[in-house]
Amino acid sequence: MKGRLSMKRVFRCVGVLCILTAACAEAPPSADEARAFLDAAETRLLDAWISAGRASWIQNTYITEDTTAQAAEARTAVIGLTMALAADAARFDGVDLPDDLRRKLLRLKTSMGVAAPADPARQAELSAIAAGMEAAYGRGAYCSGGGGECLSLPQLERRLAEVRDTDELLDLWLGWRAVAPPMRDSYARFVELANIGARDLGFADLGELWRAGYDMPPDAFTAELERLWDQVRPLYESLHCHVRAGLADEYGSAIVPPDEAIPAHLLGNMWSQTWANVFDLVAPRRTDPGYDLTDLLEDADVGEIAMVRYGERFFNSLGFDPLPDTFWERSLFVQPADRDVVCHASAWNLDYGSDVRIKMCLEVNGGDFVTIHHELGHNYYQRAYRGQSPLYRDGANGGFHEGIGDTIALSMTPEYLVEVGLLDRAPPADRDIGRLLRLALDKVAFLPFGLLVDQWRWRVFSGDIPPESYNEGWWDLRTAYQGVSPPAPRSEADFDPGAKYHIPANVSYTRYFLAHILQFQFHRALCETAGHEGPLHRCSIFGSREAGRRLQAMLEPGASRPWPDVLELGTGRREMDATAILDYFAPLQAWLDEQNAGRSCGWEQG
Ligand code: X8Z
Ligand code: ZN
Repeated sequence: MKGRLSMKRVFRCVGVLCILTAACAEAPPSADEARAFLDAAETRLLDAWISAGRASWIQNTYITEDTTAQAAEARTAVIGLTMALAADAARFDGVDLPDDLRRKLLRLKTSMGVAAPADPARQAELSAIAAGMEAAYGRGAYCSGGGGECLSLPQLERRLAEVRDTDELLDLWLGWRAVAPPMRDSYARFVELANIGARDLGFADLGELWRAGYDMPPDAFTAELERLWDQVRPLYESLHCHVRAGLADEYGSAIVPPDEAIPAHLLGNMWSQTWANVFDLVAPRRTDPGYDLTDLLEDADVGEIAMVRYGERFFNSLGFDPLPDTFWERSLFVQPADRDVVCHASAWNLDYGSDVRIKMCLEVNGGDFVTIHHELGHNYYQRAYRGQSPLYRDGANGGFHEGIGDTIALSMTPEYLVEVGLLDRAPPADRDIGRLLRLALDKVAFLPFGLLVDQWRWRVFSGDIPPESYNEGWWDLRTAYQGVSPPAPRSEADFDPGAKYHIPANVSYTRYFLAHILQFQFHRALCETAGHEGPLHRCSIFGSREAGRRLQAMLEPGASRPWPDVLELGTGRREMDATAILDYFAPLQAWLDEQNAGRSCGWEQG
């Protein structure tokens, strides 16, 4: 479409005739016109984003038919405006423009993470589907037995983390997945509509639109992901091998067969995406890290809001301003008892300025303590780039946005916990393997999941995985990348991808894979700046103003420059690079190699 529009313009003005005809009045627009167009577009978009953000906040924190309808309406307004502006902007295709304007024109097209057909009725249909799927997921619950007692997702997750009885685990695992099949047809229609919109914008499909947000040709980006995955795969496979052996000891080889993928309900997480909840099953006694963060929080009687204060204090120590009063007044920190909310944690910037908030169903445990830092990372990023023009108020790429808070959380070393009064004494260095193992169960275990969610979606968007193979395609990827298997027969009556928030909510997922690589790169660079010497897993940048300044320099540009420029500001390097995560876990890799000696590792990739 892009090419066709620019060709038309060229043909119209070829030759002497052009000087004499009315077409001359339509001579190619100038860069000044493009600038004026974009200034006006940004003003209108900002208004629409703010309205839609408010409606979405209300819906997310109070799910009803009415709030869902209003959120859909506001979303339709953004979609309608963006698609109209993008169509109008096609007149600048083929015009020689400064990089900044060209960049903004591309961002205009990719800003929504979705696209829609030009027809307003179909735009409204797409918005209603999107808001409806988000509401259905948020309201989801598993009501087992006849007692009428229902478990919300946070309750199901908590049980799944603690229970070791395989029948109950399977029941919980299957119970949550019942939320998804009703969304299956809606999702297929959503894909159909969004693809039409993406094609109207000049992309092959919605997946290509997503990949266009990475400052490189979409195919080159795909290759970049494979390169990074190849770097970390040996570490993942070592961890997988060790964890499978531990689970086989616990449950027996009839349930966890050697040489095969691990049944997905045994890994302590609803999506088997992080495995720290089975730490006790896979850690030999001598690898006890010496403390457990959940216990420390409970012992110190740290409540939910106090957990957030720890996060704020960390950012303060780097030189960032305290959070505004409105953050404390307007955020949703805990699950309300009286209404449905979307519990999946998120960070918001309601006015694209200082009105930052988080929405979480916080519980006092180590996992949520890390998630708080994750969410605050988003909020501090949003504040840092608020001076940019609206189309640049975003991360350098999605991975940056997701990686900032996690970078801070990597600094929660035992010494840090002592400094803030949560731990009496740091355990001796020979306990580090336990800490590294527990962290790897989150960070390394996550990598293939972080990658495969969009591998599935990109194939769905391209038609490679059609609706009649949604579930099969999902499990093929789960098995190939993660080495996990469905614990019960699955069919196309199921819709297991839909039981993961980011599918019904249409949030791209590659950002998390990248964040898990980038956060170690950021950590390594900031530790250098803070003057740290010694192993990376012993570094905390808490209190380092120098590290804070470097971080601020990386956050401030937002999306105004290509991410390699921004990465260079933060780390001195222009490439994403997995050597930092490998360095960080090098002692663990050596330990895993010892543990796995004599074991047969790997699984049938399908
Ligand atoms: O969705 C999130 C954050 C909000 S942006 C809590 N994460 C992914 C997930 O939960 O699946 C963080 C890590 C991966
Ligand atoms: Zn996030």
